[in-house]
Amino acid sequence: MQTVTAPTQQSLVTGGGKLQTLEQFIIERQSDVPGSTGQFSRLLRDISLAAKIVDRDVRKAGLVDIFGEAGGENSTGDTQKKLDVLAHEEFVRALRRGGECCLIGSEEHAEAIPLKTNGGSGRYIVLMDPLDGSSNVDVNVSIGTIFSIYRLPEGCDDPATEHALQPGRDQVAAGYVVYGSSTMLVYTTGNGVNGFTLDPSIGEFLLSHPDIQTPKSGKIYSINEGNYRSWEDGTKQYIKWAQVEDKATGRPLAARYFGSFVADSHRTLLTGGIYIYPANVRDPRGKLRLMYEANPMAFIVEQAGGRASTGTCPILDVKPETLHQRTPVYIGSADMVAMAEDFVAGRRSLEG
Ligand code: AFP
Repeated sequence: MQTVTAPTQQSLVTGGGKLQTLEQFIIERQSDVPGSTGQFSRLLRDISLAAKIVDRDVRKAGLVDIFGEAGGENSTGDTQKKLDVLAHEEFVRALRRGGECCLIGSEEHAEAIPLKTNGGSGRYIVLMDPLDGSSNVDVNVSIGTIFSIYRLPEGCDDPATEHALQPGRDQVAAGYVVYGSSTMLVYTTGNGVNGFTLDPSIGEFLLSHPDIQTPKSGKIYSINEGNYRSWEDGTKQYIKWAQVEDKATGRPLAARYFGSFVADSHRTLLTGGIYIYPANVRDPRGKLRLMYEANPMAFIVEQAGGRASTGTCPILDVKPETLHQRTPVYIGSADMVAMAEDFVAGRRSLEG
């Protein structure tokens, strides 16, 4: 029998290299930008602190009474789970205390929340889904937090919802935290994508996935196929095409779907593939929210060399109208998303 050597603790996280915490990484990157004041670095620190608190809550969820429904609905009519509410409160508290954020838009709150920050100097807007995929909470499937960061427009001293309605291309940074078999924080500031794994023994996010690149193509499609009958024809044909056996193009593709956008996107980002939540008869704009689900993920995926589309145009170019608006999403490996767009536009069909 072949003997397998167990990896050392250090090589698990760093590949044998030097350990770098998220905080050290942020400070190092800050000094690359001449004249930066440290506000943005402190904002990221506040977000990572809230993520650690939510992680702690998620890990305890089976032991204390935070499974189950909170008894209300969120801004988009979904049933709120207790952990949804808790995560929202933890992020708001951390951002309020930190003082760098002046306005929060959350899936769990109808209007954006202006913050009276310490001395009123905070100039950043944070839009977030504090706990994405929460219908998976009670059955122990990976869930996540997604965030998107913008600057308050120059000259504006009274932040309100309308100031949050900026196109995805104007994001200063975006990221997500996946609470899975390990907890990871992945973010971009428009200069590549880096991933950090939480080491629970020291309570620090450590750089584990530097400069993430998403493969140009992959072997997995991810979509809720139960909705098949309500999709428009192009998406139906693309999925049928993905199922056809063809050695030359690596088909049939495999299907994987958690029903947790962060978890499905994280897999797609690392291994390649395509995630789709299309328009359907019930939701003509799809289900996912533009401002705090699709835009941040699109920014990350584009930065990693992938592609993010509504099916007809880049997600990042959509002009926002409301805080909670929905958008169809086709996201992942560049070649696969381009192919799906061809099907949606009718440039390709099952026949050729
Ligand atoms: P919940 O937060 O209500 O679980 O919604 C999750 C979500 O917004 C996204 O994370 C999933 O990809 C998508 O909905 C799943 O939706 P379906 O259940 O319609 O497939």
